Amino acid sequence: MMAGVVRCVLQRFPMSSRKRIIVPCTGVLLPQHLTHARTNSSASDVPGVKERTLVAIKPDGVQRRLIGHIIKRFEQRGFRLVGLKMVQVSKELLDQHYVAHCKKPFYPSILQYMTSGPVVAMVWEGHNVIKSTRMLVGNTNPAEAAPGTLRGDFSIHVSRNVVHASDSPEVAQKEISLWFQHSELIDWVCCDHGNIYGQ
Ligand code: 3AN
Repeated sequence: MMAGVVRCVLQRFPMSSRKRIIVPCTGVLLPQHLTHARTNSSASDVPGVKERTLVAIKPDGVQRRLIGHIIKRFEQRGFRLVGLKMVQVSKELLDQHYVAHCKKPFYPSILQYMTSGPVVAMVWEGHNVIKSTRMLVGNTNPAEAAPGTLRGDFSIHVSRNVVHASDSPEVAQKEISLWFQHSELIDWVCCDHGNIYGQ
């Protein structure tokens, strides 16, 4: 009965504004909840809130059981996970992913390492997610990665630096489309946007 009333009231609002309606645990919608829904702008009004980046937990991170630790850091920060899968990466994909490095002397060892076991690929979304993720991941060389960063906390040598993250909007777009089909990315409604973005 109560659920029916709530559903009925919710139908009066467009999908985009429903996430702004606070349904109290009693299930009773009071006028202040509806006012909140009508007057506040949507969280998607925050500039760049839809920015996306590719993050990959490399085979050393998977083998060392760091998947949970790494995902936790992004969740704690407030970013939204929109894609996630475990993959055995092909040489063909890596040749495109590391196109800037394929002539470098260390490229054969990157190939060997990146195909040595599964990789966990993710797409994270949020305001300034590309820059923030690079800060969170830390310097490519773990010796120069600050403590508190993923590489600073979990790695020692550049050849086993645990995680990859896109380094610019152009690269992020290219890498996301290389690693994920459009249908693998889910645009779900995050109920705590107001607490993350203040709108
Ligand atoms: P980042 O991953 O921080 O964007 P890049 O793009 O310079 O850094 O390097 C790509 C990957 O190549 C690194 N994550 C690292 O695994 C590997 N790499 C870079 N330099 C070396 C090196 N000198 N020896 C071995 N592997 C390297």
